[in-house]
Amino acid sequence: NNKKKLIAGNWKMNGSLAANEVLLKALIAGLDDVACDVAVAVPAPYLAQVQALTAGTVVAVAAQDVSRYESGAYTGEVSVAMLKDFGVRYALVGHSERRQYHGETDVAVAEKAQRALAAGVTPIVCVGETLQEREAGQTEAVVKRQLAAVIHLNGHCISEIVVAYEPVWAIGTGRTASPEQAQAVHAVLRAQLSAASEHADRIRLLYGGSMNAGNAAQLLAQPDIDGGLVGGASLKAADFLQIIAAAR
Ligand code: G2H
Repeated sequence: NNKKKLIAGNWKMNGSLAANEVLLKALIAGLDDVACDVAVAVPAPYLAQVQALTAGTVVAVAAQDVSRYESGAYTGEVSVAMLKDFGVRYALVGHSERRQYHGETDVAVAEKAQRALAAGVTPIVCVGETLQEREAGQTEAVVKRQLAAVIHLNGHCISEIVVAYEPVWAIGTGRTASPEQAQAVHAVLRAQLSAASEHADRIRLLYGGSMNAGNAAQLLAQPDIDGGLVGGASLKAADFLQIIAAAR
């Protein structure tokens, strides 16, 4: 696996002007001989600040969500054109917290990915099963259904997406999928992508769910794990730097 890996931090609903500055300055100061792509997905109000602080560095700006609509009467939504105004390169779509707490359907997620792709913003499409689904033996069916919606709507553009596998039971819980568990699902996703696109081997498949400085290297050593989507550990510069250093 010689793809350049991607390590994306997901700050979720955390941060402040003061805290972001401290975090980013420590992160940028600690970056050395970086072998992977690096991004931080930040709350929308801080996009301008983060764009300014990361300018001229290897750290790319990501959004945590994007509207499925182009513009207009959608109170509270942020359009992909607005994201582009702030230099955004990636947008998470369909994070499990959006699916769980904001009722995002597979179709809505696919439309968001389409919106992002059309504007040249790389969607990081998140898929993953709940604990109940895993225990019922439905893991494969669930992630395939979630990814199929995106493949169906986005057709040949599919090779431009990034996919993040995030088992819901491992998110923010301190429980991590074992490298073997994660690899098994990544192999399923890779096969599904390969059937849809002849360029599937260049699609990066990230693992997310309590990835940290201690477990990153083993996860990233798996043949179909091409990076990480890192929540809690991306809020500590030292930890995030160790994960970045493990991605080579
Ligand atoms: C999963 C992940 C980042 P954490 O949501 O998206 O968060 O690493 O805190 O489990």
